[in-house]
Amino acid sequence: MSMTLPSALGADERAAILDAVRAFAQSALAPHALEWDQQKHFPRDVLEAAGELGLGGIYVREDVGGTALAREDAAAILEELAIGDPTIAAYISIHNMVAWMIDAYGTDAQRTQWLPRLVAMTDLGAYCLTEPGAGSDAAAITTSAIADGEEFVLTGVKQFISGGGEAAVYVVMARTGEPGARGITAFLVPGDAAGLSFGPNEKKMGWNAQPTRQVILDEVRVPASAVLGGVGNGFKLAMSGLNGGRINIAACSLGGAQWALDRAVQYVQERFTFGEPLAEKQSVVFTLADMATELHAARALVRDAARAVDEGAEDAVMRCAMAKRYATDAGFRVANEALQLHGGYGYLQEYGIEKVVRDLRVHQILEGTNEIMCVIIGRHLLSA
Ligand code: FAD
Ligand code: 2MC
Repeated sequence: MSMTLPSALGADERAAILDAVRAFAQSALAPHALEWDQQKHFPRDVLEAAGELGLGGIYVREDVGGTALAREDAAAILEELAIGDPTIAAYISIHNMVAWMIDAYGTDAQRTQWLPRLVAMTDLGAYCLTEPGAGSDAAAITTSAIADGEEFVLTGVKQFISGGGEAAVYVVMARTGEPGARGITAFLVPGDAAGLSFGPNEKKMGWNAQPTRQVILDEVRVPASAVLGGVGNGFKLAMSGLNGGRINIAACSLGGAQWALDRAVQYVQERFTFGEPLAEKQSVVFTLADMATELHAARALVRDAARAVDEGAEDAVMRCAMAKRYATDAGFRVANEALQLHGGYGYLQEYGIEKVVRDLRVHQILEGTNEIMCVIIGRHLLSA
């Protein structure tokens, strides 16, 4: 793969891009986030508008329309989007992971077939690793891909697939060989392939504005040219996509939590108890100070992990895991504290805080649970 590593933007250019993303998040996402959550509405039109802004292929190369930014810039962009709506930002994050995998590992034909429309977000992508019997232990997947002449026949069930039923292309990890990580291959499966079907949209605690469905493969035939990155390389491809995915989901936690913290800072100055604003209570101010400090530390870890991926650092996998674990835990805690500081009003839907708490909770579970992040960090420490 010959890719030049992107360098982080200069300060002016970065500020201009972030201003444009902020304006988009505040005008196109924030005003609708509560309604989309309540109505479980997946706003395809708004995603296309995000595509027009260059957010469908943030770190995809420019020859197919990508924006070719560094991971550090991508993380800052996703944080801004998540201030507007963590759920939509998180879907954009997954879509970008898929687009990057095709850009990084795809053949010229695969890149030209899929990327222009993915980058524009007229087509959406989905990432299919998890199965009902294999979540954290991803190398245990059993979806089979059996070679049949010039084709592969895929059979199995993928669980919890974000964008399931909406995507035009599914990156499906399936077993072509021996048990374990080395027997896995990634395939690009078109959304209209015969034999592909979808479960109902799962009823979830949060992330309601994006669909989560089972993806069911019943003898789905794809040509050998649908193999992404070579037979037997699927597990490593899937993991290398997730390194960036973990940074991005962490960035989404930062954005959601920052929004909740900002609301809390405002609220404690307006809300009177015992004859004075809550902000006069030292314990309240200390709580805010801890929230802000934790978020600042989390942001520093996310930037560090993004730089590690940009630079191809030897310990990038561990630094991504550290950032994902710390920032998604911190993000949930901060949002939950913001809810507590709002008292009973924090529990009402109209204030929006409870939605952010619900949305951020799942970031501690998906893209590798935070326990699995500790497994990764621990393995790195013990093998050093
Ligand atoms: P399990 O692996 O069964 O884990 C159960 C518990 O055991 C967890 O607390 C876990 O941390 C703990 N545990 C497991 N192993 C260990 C260990 N070795 N040491 C210590 N503790 C351990 N997947 C996709 O492929 N694509 C998607 O688009 C996608 N989107 C998702 C969207 C949503 C809303 C959700 C909820 C999930 C999504 N997932 C997706 C799946 C997600 O990645 C998995 O749920 C996650 O990896 C955990 O797998 P599991 O649910 O099977 O839990
Ligand atoms: N980046 C690059 N390569 C990696 C990697 C990573 N993050 N993690 C593992 N590998 C390589 C590893 O180096 C090894 O290569 P080699 O054979 O050359 O030695 C190979 O992959 C196998 O790795 P392991 O031996 O570590 O595999 P193991 O089965 O022991 O477990 C574990 C790996 C637990 C880290 C992995 O299964 C995992 O990350 N589980 C969590 C699953 C997950 O994150 N799911 C998210 C689904 S997507 C989602 O939730 C969305 C919302 C989109």
